[in-house]
Amino acid sequence: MIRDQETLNMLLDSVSRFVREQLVPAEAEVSETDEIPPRLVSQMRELGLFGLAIPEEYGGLDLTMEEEVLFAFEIAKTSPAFRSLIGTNNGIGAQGLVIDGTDEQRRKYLPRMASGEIIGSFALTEPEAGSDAASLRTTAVRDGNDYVLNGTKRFITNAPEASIFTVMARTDPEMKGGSAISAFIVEKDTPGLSLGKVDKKMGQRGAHTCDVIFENCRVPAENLIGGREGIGFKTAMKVLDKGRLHISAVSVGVAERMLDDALRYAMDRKQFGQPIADFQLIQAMLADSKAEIYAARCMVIDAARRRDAGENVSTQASCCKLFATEMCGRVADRAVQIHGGAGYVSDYAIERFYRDVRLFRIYEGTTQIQQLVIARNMIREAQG
Ligand code: COS
Repeated sequence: MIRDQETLNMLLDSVSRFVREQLVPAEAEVSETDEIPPRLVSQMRELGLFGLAIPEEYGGLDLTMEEEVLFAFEIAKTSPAFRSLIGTNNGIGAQGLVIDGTDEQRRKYLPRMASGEIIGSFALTEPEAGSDAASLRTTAVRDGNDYVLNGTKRFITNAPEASIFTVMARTDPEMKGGSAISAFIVEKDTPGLSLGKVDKKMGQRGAHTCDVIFENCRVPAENLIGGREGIGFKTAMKVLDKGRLHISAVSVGVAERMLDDALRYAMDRKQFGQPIADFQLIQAMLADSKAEIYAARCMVIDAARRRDAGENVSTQASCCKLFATEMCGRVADRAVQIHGGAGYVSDYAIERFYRDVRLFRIYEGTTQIQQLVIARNMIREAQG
């Protein structure tokens, strides 16, 4: 759903200009320094990018899902690290509160997240609980007016930058499965919370992940999201439904950028006396990529519209994540192939993008988890 086309166009135009004029020229620097320059972070704040998906009453722009994916198509036309910085505030780091938080919890944290004053982060994954998220072991034991958290979270995006964490922990350590899991807001400075060393990743330099460790970390009971125990796993799944759509849109945007780079290169590069773009085998790679990007774009917009209409889009979000991220991987591979030897050296952006986009098929649920969700939902529906 698009609420006001004119306002949205203004936002998309300014984001597109920001990407072209500020972010693309800074890509190499971010890759070398592993840091987004503070001046760009300030500009992101000024543009309101930290609060896109946060409700207006808490200072955000409250974009609908359709508007958000259109935004993601644009912001993704540059290094994914830029999107990653604002991604958790709009997505998994804030949506637990937006979807299931109490009014007080929302009032306390969302305005500062919307303004970009604080960064939120989502702590679900653990060393022994990745795809099998419901088996997580971090415990939260009630003690008076507090919960005492113990456990380790792994690969937590934006943890080094975060001021608050949405943490999924087991409030009934004896009970297995998702129904014993609760979600908490934990502030960075809470005694007993510490961070591991920043992970050395394959790509997405400038975006950081690390362990978040809880050792007898006392969290006030008022920080239990929604004020109820046992709903945290469902909160996490609902957050991921939305996150998966967002990552699908990002995959489309990055794929468009990579294809654009490949097309320019193919039109410029001459072999056998002519631009390689004139060769049909190169054209096949360009055309397959174009068609697949178009398919993914249409899927993402359709699923976003359905979500805006109030439909349960768990299946569609997984279909999009599965198709769009795998498509993005294929486009990255073809784009390197079109660049030839030049695609394997870091003088061209494609070498970096090839590594950056590998993550899309893994985080917020691997391709295999998306297959599992889709098929399970199909079987459930067929069983009535
Ligand atoms: N929305 C709301 N509720 C949901 C839901 C969704 N999208 N998906 C599942 N649930 C509910 C189920 O209805 C079920 O509720 P009941 O106990 O009332 O029946 C409960 O949550 C448990 O669901 P399920 O039985 O499907 O859980 P499983 O442990 O079998 O598996 C998967 C769930 C595998 C889908 C889940 O663990 C998953 O998504 N794993 C990947 C984790 C991930 O994406 N990690 C990335 C980390 S964040 S970067």
